[in-house]
Amino acid sequence: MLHLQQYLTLEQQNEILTVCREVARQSPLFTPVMPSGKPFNCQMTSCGELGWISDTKGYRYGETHPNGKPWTPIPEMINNLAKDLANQIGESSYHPQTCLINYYQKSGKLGLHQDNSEKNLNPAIISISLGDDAIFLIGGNKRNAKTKEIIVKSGDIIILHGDSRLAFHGIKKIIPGTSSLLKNGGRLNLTIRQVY
Ligand code: MD3
Ligand code: FE
Repeated sequence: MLHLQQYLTLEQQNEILTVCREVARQSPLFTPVMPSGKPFNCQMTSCGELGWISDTKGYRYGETHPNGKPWTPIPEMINNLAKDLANQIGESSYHPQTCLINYYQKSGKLGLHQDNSEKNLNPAIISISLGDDAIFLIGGNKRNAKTKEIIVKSGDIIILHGDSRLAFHGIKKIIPGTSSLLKNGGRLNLTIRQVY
């Protein structure tokens, strides 16, 4: 795992925010439920050729939003940024296929999990944090391995590749009032992925 602290300028963060609002106009944030029926403690939407879905039928990537409409393309600025970052870690043929957008209100969190819905588990996952600080947890490849707490801040980038790609991870807590980027507070996280 690579944690690039304060990688994005305020101007870049605001540009990403603007394009996320455009994505959410076409593909509104929704609260998915886990296969058990329990709702997530965050809202999600996606852009790209695929989007991540969870419902009582399971976790998967699909070609349409729950509203039935296709996802909108990944905004060029995000696509270029992801390819540039992938290049820097030696993944010169990285092809972003989806960008999952998670929005956490101040009580939002995300339980410890592994990302394994992707058919190809080799390409890196690139995460962009915007808005309030959060306590991010990362452990090992087994659920019971000890976890480490990392504070993620607005403008930080995390790249998950190699050994860390199948690490258990989650969001323990949002720290309200720590950023003025989002006028209503909370935290946005974007994860760019190549699915297959
Ligand atoms: C570590 N999102 O969407 S991003 C997710 O902040 C997710 O919204 C969190 O976990 C968030 O699946 C964390 C950082 C991240 C993304 C993928 C990972 C960390 C990861 C994959 C493997 C290990
Ligand atoms: Fe994850």
